[in-house]
Amino acid sequence: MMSAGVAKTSAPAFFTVPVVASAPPHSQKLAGFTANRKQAAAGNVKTGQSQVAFGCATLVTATAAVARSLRRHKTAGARQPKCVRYARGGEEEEWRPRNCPFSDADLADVRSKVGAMEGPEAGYSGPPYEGPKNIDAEFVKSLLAFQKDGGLVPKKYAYLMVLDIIDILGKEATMPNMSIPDGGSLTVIGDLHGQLFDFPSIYELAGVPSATNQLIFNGDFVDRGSWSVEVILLVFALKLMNPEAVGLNRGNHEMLEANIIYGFAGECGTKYDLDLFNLFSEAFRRLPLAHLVDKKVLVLHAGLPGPNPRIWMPGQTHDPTDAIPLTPPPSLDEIAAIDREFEVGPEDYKNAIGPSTNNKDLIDKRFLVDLVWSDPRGSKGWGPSYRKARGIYTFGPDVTKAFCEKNNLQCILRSHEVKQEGYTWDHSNLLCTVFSAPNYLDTGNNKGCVMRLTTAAGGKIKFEPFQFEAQPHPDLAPMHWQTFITDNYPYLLRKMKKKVVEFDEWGDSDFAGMSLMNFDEWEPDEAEQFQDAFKVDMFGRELDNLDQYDS
Ligand SMILES: [Mn+2]
Repeated sequence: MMSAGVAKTSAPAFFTVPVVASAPPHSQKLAGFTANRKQAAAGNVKTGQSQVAFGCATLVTATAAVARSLRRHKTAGARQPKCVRYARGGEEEEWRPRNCPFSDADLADVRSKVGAMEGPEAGYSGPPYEGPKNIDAEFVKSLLAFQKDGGLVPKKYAYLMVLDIIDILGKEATMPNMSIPDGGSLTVIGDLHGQLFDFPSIYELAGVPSATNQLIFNGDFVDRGSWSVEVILLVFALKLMNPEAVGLNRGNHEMLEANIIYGFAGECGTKYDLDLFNLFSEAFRRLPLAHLVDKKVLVLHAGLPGPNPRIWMPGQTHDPTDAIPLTPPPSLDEIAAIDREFEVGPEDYKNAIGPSTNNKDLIDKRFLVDLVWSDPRGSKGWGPSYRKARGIYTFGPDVTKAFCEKNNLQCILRSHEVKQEGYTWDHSNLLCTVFSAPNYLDTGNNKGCVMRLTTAAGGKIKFEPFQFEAQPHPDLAPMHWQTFITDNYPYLLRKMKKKVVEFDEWGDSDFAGMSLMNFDEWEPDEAEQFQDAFKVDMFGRELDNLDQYDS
C-alpha cells in the first residue's frame, strides 16, 4: 500500500509493487517531483514557462495513461492489431503498408512474379545479380561505383536480393553469436541512414567480409538520408556475399512506421514500387536484435531493457533526480528467446508501460521497444526518453553495470545517437556508442566512426575507433523522397500531422521530423545549438508560436 504521505495522488496499484529493497519509497519520489515542479514554477529551469505547463499536463495525462494501461493489460493478448495483407480496393490510394509476416507461400508467390519480370535494360552497366553465389568483392565494388554514379539497380535484381536476404535472415537467431577470428578483427558499423556518399569511407575502413574480417552493421541503415535504397542494397550485398561473416541488427528505422515517415517508403515507391517496400519490411522484421561477440560484448542498436514492472512515474521529468529505481536485469537467454518477427505499433508503445506480465507476446514487444529505442542517461535508474512515445526509457550506469555483471559481459556496444567524434564511452567504460553517419542530416558537423574489435593479451576485447569525415554529395536534401507519401498517401500520415501540431508531453521528438528537423539523436549541447538555430524549445515547439501547443 502507498504511504499516507501521497494520498493526494491516487497512485495506481502497480506502483506499489516492491522493486528492490534499496528503492526509495514512492512518497519520496513524488515529493521530489513536486519540488522539481516548484523549481520550474520559480523560473529556476531554463525552459521556464513551458516547463510548468509541461509538468502539470504530464501529471494528469500520465496518471490517466497508467489507468488506461492497466485496463488494457487485462485484455492484452486478446487485442492484436489488424493484419493488413493486401491493398483495400483496387485504387492505388487505398494502399496500406503490410504489417504482418509473409508466409513461405507468400514469398514463393512473390518469387514467381519476379521470375517473370524483365531483366536490366540494354546498356545496363552495373553488376548482374544471379543469386548470392555470384556476389564477390568485385560485385560490391561495381555496385558501389554504379550507384554513386546515379545508377539504379534493376527492379528484378532488387527484388531478388531482398528475397534472398529474407531466406537467410529467417534462419538466423534473435541473438546470434559471433567471434573475433584469431589474428583477425570484427568491425562494428553504426547508423548509416542512407548516406551513400559516406559508404566508401566505411567500406574502406571495414574491409571485405571474410573468415578473418567479421562485420556487424548495427541498425538504422535507411531513412533520413536520400540514398537509403542504394545503402540497404549495399549492406544486403555484403551479407549475401558472406552471411557468416556479416551480422545485421535491427534498428528503430528498420520498422515500417518509421519508414513511412522518414523517407524510405517514399524512396522505394519513387524508385521501384511499394510492393518492394513491403518486402523490405519483411526483411527488416527478420533482422536479429543483437549479436553476442565472444560471449563478452553485446552489440545492439539502442540500449538495454527497461524496468520490470514497466513503471512510468506520474509526473516524472527529465530531471536526473527523478529515477525509476533499479530492478533485476534480464539474462541474455531471455533476450535470445524473443520471437522477434513483428512490427511495433502505437498499441505496443502503450503496452510498454504496465505491470510485470507472463504474456510472452507482450514481453517480446517490450524487449524489442527497449533494444531498438532506448538511450543511456547520466543518472541512476531509468528515466523517460525524449524520443517518440511513453514506454521508451533512458537507462543509467547502474542499469548497465547490473546487466554486464549478471551476464558476464565486458561491455555493451550500441549506436543510435549522434556523437561529435563518432563514438563515446559512457557508464564507466561499460557502454560504447558508435555512429557512422558523418555530418548527420547535412547539419551535424559530426565525424563518422567504425569500431574495430580485436582480442588483446589475456583475452580481453580491445576497441579501436576509426573516424572519418563526411564526403560531399549531390544536392538532395535529407528525407527528399518523403513527399511521395505525403502527396500520394496523405491518409497514412494524418495521425503524425496531428502530433506535429500538438506534440505530446514527451516531445514526441522522433515524429516531429516532418515539419522540423528534430534533435532526438543529439547530445544536450548540440540540442541547445539546434534550439537556438531553429528557434524552438526543448520539445521542438516553435518559440514564436507556443500558444498553439499549450491547450
Ligand atoms: Mn536509431
